[in-house]
Amino acid sequence: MADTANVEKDSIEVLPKGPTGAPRRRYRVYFLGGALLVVIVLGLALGLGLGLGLKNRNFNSGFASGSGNSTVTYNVTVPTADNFLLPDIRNDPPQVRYFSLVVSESYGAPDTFARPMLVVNGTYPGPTLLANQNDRLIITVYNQLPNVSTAIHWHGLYQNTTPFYDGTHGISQCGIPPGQSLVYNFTLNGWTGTTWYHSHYQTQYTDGVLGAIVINPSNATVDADGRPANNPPQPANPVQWDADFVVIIQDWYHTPSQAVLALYLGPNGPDGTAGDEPTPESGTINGQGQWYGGPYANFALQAGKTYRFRLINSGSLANVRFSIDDHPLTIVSADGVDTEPLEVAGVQIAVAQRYDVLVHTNQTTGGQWWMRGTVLTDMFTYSVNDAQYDHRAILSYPVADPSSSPQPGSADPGPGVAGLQDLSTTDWFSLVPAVRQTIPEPDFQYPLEISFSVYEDTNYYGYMNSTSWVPLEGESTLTLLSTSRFISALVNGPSIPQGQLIVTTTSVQTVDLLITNLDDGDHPFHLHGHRPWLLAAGDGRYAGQALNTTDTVLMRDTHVIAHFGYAVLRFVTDNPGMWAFHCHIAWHMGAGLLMQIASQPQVALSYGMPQEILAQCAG
Ligand SMILES: [Cu+2]
Repeated sequence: MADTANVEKDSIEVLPKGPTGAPRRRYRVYFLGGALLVVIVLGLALGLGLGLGLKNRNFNSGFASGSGNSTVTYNVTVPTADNFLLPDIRNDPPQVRYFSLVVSESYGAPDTFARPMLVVNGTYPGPTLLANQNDRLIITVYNQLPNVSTAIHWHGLYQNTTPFYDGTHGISQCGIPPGQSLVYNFTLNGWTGTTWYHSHYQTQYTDGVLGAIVINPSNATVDADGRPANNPPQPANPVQWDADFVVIIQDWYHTPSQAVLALYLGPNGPDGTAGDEPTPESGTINGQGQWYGGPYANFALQAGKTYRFRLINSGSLANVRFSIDDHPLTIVSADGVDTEPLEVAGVQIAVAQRYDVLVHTNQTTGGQWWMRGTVLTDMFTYSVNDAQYDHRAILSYPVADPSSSPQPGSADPGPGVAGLQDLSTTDWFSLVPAVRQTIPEPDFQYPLEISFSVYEDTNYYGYMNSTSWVPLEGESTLTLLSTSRFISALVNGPSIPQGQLIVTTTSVQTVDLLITNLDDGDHPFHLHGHRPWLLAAGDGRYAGQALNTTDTVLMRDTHVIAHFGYAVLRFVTDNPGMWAFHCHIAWHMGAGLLMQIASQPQVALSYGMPQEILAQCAG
């Protein structure tokens, strides 16, 4: 979005040098490749739509199956039911759980529109990773993409003592090259709840590289390694439920993401106006949408039960709204943090946020109800033709597989309970944590401004205090800790070694980020490795407005910073590592809206670095 009033274009001097010492022209290269790609992809989509089949089509612009001689087929499937209706493993003993995730290109039509996709294990969404608090996760990620690296991030997980397994390209690793694999091996460190994994390499997750993660609390006294268990405090009156569902809701684009990003960064934007975010065409619920007809996912329930729906917005721009006709929702968790129950009509979820809601199957008439996953248009700056944002699934009881369905197009009757409202994405103080904590006083405060502007290369970038992030290639900030020149630059406070804006604390400190958003769009900001509190938010610049430091303030890993507004985030740097702090809108991160927190870099260095990650940095 085009707000340039407060940005000095000349102050941008931080683009890192490429291998030859010349300034990178990464985005310009993307744009040219992307324009070519748009043409190819449109051709492909048309070909599929007309049922022509395409042979011998060779792509070479990043997204491509170069295999030739293959007839295009629809390969992407919806994962099996137990990826959404979770088996109850809560009483399993602590154990090592092994997962295998294969990232590959495929073709799919999740909302009925056929397009090339990037997927995990051939399904969209990818498989759900289900574990208990004291388990160890050993996850082998295979990169079967033909000519681009990948990296998988476990959103929100702390990675305490294993920051090198955070899965963030350019920060915790260099990326898994094509044809190679990486074993991510970590414990949960007291993190429980609902989250997700996704590619943190370029914009790959927008094309489908994502899936759910659910971590149950545990009563075990030892962990999978035989060490004393690390069980976070649980609510005094824990909520009860009968079964768990994962519900992944997101916006969906009909063009591969690198082409979309190139249009966004280009001088004319996707619609003729620089800085207008790309408007998605569609959406999905658990991998299925109804852009042009199409089937509905069916949630077969039993009457008289309480279900826990674990809602994840895995999208790239849009807020989404979840509701169920004639059924109120009771929110019990936000980003994995237990909350005091809050009954709502619907819940509006920003990109990367999660909510767990309880639903009681207490209706006695009907038999089928719409579950609605609506892509909200409030973030869009222009409209696109043939868009469809009304996506649904069916919730049925007491008959699991009813012969009739609720009528398509029927108006939303609401939750069936008078007076209930939605939780919006900027209702910052409506949810109260179920386990109260005293919030510590800050050790230091760092003012931060978010803005966007056109750079001298005519492209459009996002800035955090006048730096626009470009990921390192062939190295990462975590691997650079072993070089004295880099780590010696990481003194307490901000620094910009090798073009990377980093705020450092060399000991455990409490940090306030005093954030002013000069842009006309909202930004869901995510801090890796930590769960910040949001102590204040409102209109205009931050200029010393009062902070709410009572124990009713919720900590969560993704907070919305409102347009032309301010927010104060507080966190404790008790997790050594290099951690991204970035807007989770895929286009904004692609435009450079990312900085890093160095928590105790000397301690992070002492953890060492897996040899295979170093080898992958070397190429
Ligand atoms: Cu943003």
